[in-house]
Amino acid sequence: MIAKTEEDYNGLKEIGKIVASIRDALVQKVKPGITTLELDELAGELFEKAGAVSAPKGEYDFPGYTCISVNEEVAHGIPGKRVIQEGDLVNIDVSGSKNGYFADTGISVVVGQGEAILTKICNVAKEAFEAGLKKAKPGSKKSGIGKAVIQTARQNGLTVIKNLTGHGVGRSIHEAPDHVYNYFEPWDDELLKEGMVIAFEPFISTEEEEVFQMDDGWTYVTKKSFVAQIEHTLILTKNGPIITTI
Ligand code: M3C
Ligand code: CO
Ligand code: CO
Repeated sequence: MIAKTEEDYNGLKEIGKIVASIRDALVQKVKPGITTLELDELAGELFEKAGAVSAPKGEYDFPGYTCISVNEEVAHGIPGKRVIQEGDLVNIDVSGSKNGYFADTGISVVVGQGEAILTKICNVAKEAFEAGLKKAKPGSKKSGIGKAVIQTARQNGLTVIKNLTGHGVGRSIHEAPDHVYNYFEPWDDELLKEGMVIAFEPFISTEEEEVFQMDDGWTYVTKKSFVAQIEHTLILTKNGPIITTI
């Protein structure tokens, strides 16, 4: 969407704060021994308390309030019996709506002491996010964001997942612009606009550049790589992006 009115800005900020607080509550609870279902149940209670609705459930009938992806799972992981272990790489992606406004956020974390490469991809995802954020200006080409993401990944000896992208958000969970690429896409000549609302989500990978969908019809996995994501919802303005999900 293009945010125009004060009502738009307030509605986007309200749901942004809600999904951010649910994300942070789940990150606090990610400890060895807890199941991904237990984490998701907490998210369900927090959505209810906030008078908000989970986007995966409400929009896509996803079997969970949040997407929780562990190790080889990259995104759209279904909460269930899986028990979190020390050293796991866990991605928590929380998206939802309230009063017709949507927000989307996610983060990858390492549980306790993990392998150094896992911490590295989480940090590079943050660095790539910061680099892309600087290019998220009305009037600039959308492709500048992806260019900054892949440059950051390559400088660190890493790459990106090319078939998962950011997207427009605001009045629904996935809307125009359909793709905010995480690599330089020269055919993408779309310009960013004042008030444009996007979910920017770099996926930084150790090796592979593609994810595959599992037979459950949801979970995206890699064969042999680890992937870290960070995602925030942004409103683009001439004075710089407003991150609604901080
Ligand atoms: N929030 C998710 C979508 C959840 S709906 C099942 C997203 O938009 O960030 C991703 N899209 C693709 C991978 S993660
Ligand atoms: Co998301
Ligand atoms: Co998203």
